[in-house]
Amino acid sequence: MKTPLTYSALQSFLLTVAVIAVNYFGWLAFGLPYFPFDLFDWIARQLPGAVITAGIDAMVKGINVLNLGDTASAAKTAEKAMALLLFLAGGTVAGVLVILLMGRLKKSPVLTGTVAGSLFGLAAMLISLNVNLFSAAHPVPALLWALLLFAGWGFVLGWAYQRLQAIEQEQKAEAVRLDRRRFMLKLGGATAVVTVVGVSVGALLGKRETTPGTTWSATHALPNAGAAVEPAPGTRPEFTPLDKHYRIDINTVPPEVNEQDWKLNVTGLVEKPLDFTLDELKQYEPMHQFVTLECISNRIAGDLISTTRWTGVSLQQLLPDLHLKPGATHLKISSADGFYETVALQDIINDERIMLTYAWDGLPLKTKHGFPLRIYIPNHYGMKQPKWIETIEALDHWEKGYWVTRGWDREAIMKSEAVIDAVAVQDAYTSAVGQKLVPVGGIAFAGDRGISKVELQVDNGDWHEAQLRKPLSQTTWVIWRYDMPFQAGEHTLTARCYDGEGKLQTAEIAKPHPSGATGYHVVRRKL
Ligand SMILES: Nc1nc2c(c(=O)[nH]1)N[C@H]1C(S)=C(S)[C@@H](COP(=O)(O)O)O[C@H]1N2
Ligand SMILES: [Mo]
Repeated sequence: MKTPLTYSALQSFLLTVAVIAVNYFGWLAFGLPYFPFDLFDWIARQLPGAVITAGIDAMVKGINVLNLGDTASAAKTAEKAMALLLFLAGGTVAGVLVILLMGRLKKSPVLTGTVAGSLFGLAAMLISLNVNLFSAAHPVPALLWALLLFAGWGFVLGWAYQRLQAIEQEQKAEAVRLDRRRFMLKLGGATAVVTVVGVSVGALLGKRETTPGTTWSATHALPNAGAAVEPAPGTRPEFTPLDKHYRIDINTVPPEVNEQDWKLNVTGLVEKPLDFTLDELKQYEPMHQFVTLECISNRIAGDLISTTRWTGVSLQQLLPDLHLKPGATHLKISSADGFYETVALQDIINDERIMLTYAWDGLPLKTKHGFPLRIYIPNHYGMKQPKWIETIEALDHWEKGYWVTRGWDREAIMKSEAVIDAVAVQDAYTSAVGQKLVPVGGIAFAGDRGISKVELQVDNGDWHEAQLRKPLSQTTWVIWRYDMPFQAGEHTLTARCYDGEGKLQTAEIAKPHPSGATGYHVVRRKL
C-alpha cells in the first residue's frame, strides 16, 4: 500500500510547526535569528515597490475597517501572522516535495531528508544574514543554529517516512490504516509537546524591553504649559507618551544593535574613514527639539503621527569633524536593516535642525525607534529619516533612498492637514452668553511651516476660525479648538488649515501614495 499524500502533508505540517516553536525558543532565549520573520522581511524587500505599497495599503484599510486598534501595532501583528502562515505553508510544501524525492531515490530517506534540510538551513541563513545585518546574533552560532534546526526537520521527516514505509509492508490493509493512524497520532502528540514547551519556555526566558530611567516629560513642564487655549476634551495628547509613539519600518522585528559593537562609520569622499562611538557623539553640545513625525502612509486623520522630544547632535556641528573632501555633495545614510537615504549637504548647511538623534523624551532611543542613532530632517515624512544608522557615506551625487527606489516621492515634503479628533460629548459642553457650545478640536500639521489658521465648517455654512493653542515648537503639530453653537440634529463638520506662510491646504483628495495624503477631514455627528 502506498502512503497517501495527505499523510505526507500532515507529517511535514506537524514538523514545520515544531521547527517554528523551537526556532522561537532559540530566538527569545538566546537571541538567535527567527527565520519565519527574516524570510518574510526578505521577500518584502525583493518584491516590486508597487506590490508592497498595495499590500500595505490593503492592510492599513483592513485594520481601519475592522477597527483593530492602533494602526502601527496592528500592522506589525498582521505581518507576524502572515510570516508564520507563509513559513508554515512553505515548510509543508517543501516537506511534501522532499518526501516525494525520498520515494524516488529509494536510498536512505533519513540521509535524503537531512541533506535537503541542511540545504534549506543554508538558504535560511543566507537570507537571514542578508536581512538582519545587526550584531546581536553572530553569524557562526546563527549558521549552526540554522543547520541544526532545518537538518533536524529533514532528519525526522526521513525517519517518519521510513516508519510509514515499514507500516505499509504489513499484510492487511485494515492493519496498515490503523497503524498509520496510530503513528500520526504519536507524531502529532510529540510535536504538540515540543511546540508547547518551546513556545512557553521561550516566552518565559524572553527579555522584555525595559525602559530604564525616567522620561524627561515625567519631570518637566512642557514649553507651552499654561497656554491659554485648552484642547477640546477628547483631543489626542499633545505630547505622545513614549510607548504610544507610532512605529513603522521594514522589519517584522526591529534590529537589535549592541552598543558595545556599534560605531557610526563615516566613509566615501572623506579625507580618511572615521568612526564615532555613541559616547563620542554625546560629547557634542546636545540639541533638543520637539518634533512631530509622520509616516507618508498616514491617511487623513490616521494615527501614524506622533510627537516627542528629540535629542542629538546637529549635523552642522559635526560636519567639520567629518573632514569631507571638496567634491562631496550628499551624505548617504545606511542602517542596520538595509534601509538607506541620501541627504544633500546643502540642506545640512542651511538647516542646523538636521540632527543625529540618540534620545527621545530624555531616554536612549528604544530598539524599535532606532537605537542607537537616527536622523531628524524637518519637514519631510519619516521615509526620509533612517533609524538604526550605521554608516554615513559622502557622495558626489544624489541617490534614491529605499522608498524612493520603490516608487515614493523623492522629496516627501509633509503635506498640510487639519484633523478633527473630538466633538465633545454633552458633559463637556460649555456655554457663552446663554448659548450652549460644543467644543470641537484636534490637530493641524504642516511640517516645519507651522500653522497660521484652522477653520471649521458646519454643514454648508461659513468657515469659522478656530482658536490655536501655542504649539510645543515650530516643528510640531498645533492643537486647535472651536466651540460650536449647539444645534440639535446630525451635522457634517469639515476642517482645513493654512500653513505658516498663509497657504491654504489643498481640498483635493489624494491617497498616501506617492506623495502623502491630502484633502479636508470630514466627520458626521449627531448632536
Ligand atoms: N532603518 C530604517 N529606518 C526607517 C524606516 C525603516 O524601515 N528602516 N522606516 C522609516 C519610516 S517609513 C518612518 S515613518 C519612520 C518611523 O519612525 P518610528 O517608527 O520611530 O516612528 O522611520 C523611518 N526610518
Ligand atoms: Mo513611513
